[in-house]
Amino acid sequence: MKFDAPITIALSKGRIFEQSLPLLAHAGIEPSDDPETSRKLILDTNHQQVKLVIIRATDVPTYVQYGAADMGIAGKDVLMEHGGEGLYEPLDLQIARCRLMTAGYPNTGAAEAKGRLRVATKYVKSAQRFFAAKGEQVEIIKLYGSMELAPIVGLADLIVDLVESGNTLKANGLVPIEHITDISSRLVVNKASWKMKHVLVTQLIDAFREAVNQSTG
Ligand code: PRT
Ligand code: MG
Repeated sequence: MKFDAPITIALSKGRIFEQSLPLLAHAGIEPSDDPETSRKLILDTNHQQVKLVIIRATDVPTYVQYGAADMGIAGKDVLMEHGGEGLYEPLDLQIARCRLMTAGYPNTGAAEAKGRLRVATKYVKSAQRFFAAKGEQVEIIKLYGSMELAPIVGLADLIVDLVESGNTLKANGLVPIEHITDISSRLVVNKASWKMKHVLVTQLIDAFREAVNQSTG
């Protein structure tokens, strides 16, 4: 029997790593180290042909696009900003779920009342697309984190951010306003790896799909 070359899977530590563990286990993959305590960026696994690389969530599509990793696990929010170039997205893993929403102070004025609204976000492309589809002219301000602060300090009227429990918004006196889209993490595959390592890639996708179907019943 002929084996494909080994495969590297890129993922971020934190919620995506934790929620990926059962899916990896179903595919017979157990990491040799815990990225929360280990400083290693490349983790071996008990699977002879699989390694994990632990990187920032926003870097996962880039690694996979350029073939630095064969596969990756990334939030749809991150993939929408990246644009998906050079990637296949064969599977919704249904993990790390949340919603992309607009939020602000209660009674944030309509655009007509205030002129052009200012919107602070890390999700510039998604925000642009959302407001353009509504025919609303807004000024987008790119931030890299702590979006909730922007309305408080008068930097923006609205934010576009991920909401899970709503506790972060609430703790800062903000409310969710409009639902933009549901978010979950997706399996992405480099296009060349898909062809060149087809046997192993297909085996892993099938195992992940089975695990997702089992857990979502
Ligand atoms: O944290 P870091 O700067 O290293 O990177 P990251 O924020 O990109 O990574 P991480 O691990 O925090 O998020 C990885 C992915 O998890 C995201 O790309 C999303 O697809 C997904 N995800 C799911 C979330 C959340 N839920 C979530 N609640 N990512 C972030 N949050 C944040 C949100 O931005 C807000 O600050 O949690 C806060 C809201 O949570 P609630 O429960 O208070 O509403
Ligand atoms: Mg985070």
